[in-house]
Amino acid sequence: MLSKKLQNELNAQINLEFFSEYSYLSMTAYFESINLDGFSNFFRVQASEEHFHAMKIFDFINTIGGKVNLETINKPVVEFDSILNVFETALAQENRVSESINHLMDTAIQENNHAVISFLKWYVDEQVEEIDLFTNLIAKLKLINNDGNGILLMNSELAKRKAAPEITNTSSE
Ligand code: OFO
Repeated sequence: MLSKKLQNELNAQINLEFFSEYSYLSMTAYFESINLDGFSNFFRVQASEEHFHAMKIFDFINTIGGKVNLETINKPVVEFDSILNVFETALAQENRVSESINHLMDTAIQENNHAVISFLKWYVDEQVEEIDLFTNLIAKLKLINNDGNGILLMNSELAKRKAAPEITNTSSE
């Protein structure tokens, strides 16, 4: 059972996760445009994870008898000054998502809704991982300091990233 308030907040979270997907696709396009296919692969995989995050909430709302309401997805940033600027934009996005998840968790706790609290724990852990991931990549980029060999090495590393097995393009099942 979902209160109107929790249902609205869960729906807003679906929108934010789709916005993340859109943002990471924009970053994918940026790296495609400068021919860094490993970086582009990294963000393409990241976008597919965000799709999975959105659909996981979509399915959860339906499972507990709520109603999904899809809203307009905002336009993402499409111009970037540098590789570092892309990753800093991504980290800012992840911080925003973490705040939103924490706020949702606060609401679920206030309402004593154990099903939602249990469901959201996965997202709390996921956000810790995502912020750690982007923080580490930003530290690496700062060390590389625009050195061409360093960028190419990182490009090869990021080319190896694959979507987690549970992720498909169409569903969270
Ligand atoms: Fe959905 O974790 Fe990133 O935004």
